[in-house]
Amino acid sequence: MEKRTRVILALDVTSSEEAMRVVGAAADYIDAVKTNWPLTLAAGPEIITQLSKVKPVVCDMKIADIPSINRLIVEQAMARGASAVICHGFPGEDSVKACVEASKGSVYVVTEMSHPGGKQFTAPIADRLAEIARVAGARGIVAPATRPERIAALRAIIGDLEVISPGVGAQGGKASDALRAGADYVIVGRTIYQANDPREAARQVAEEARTVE
Ligand code: OMP
Repeated sequence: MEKRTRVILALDVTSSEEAMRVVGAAADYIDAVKTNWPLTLAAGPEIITQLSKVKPVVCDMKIADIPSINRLIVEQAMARGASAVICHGFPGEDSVKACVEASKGSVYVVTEMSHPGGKQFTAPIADRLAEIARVAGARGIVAPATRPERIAALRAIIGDLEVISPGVGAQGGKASDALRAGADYVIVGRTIYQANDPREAARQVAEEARTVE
């Protein structure tokens, strides 16, 4: 995916019509689309293929199983046109490696989660999760825009792997803070797809992102 606007649209809408409407409106101001369970369950996995014709798709199933099952999930996502997948790191290095192999390296590993509960279990082990991402050969990590100081700390562990960062807008984080702390991309959902004018909302996030080197 080309690093242009540095915005990834989290498309957590629940119909294919709405998904295609929002992505069409925001297309000029996003680099990729992230699909999660709500849209996949509502619209069926073929929505991944449909969206992949418009923008690269990061398929976020937050994969967290044993290696053989992780491999099967990733193969299905890639076969439908996903450019990358998101997995959890807590099932262990072998489970992450299975995702890395099946996606040819296009995996982001969740570290510290962005919501308040993310502090409970993910924060204390986030550094180790980032280390697993690095050792397993992942493309990058997911790190919280709600705690930019944690992006900077995790960035120090992973070197030049990519950081994609959710928690902007509806969860209280600021795109420019996350990017300044070391994120490569921000992930933005409700702020764009719930806006009266998703194109304008996406434009504003992209404009803010542009202010950061
Ligand atoms: P908004 O809060 O509506 O912008 O959506 C955030 C998106 O990022 C959702 O699709 C979440 O599943 C995802 N996300 C988080 O919010 N926090 C995390 O720690 C990790 C993710 C993720 O892996 O994408």
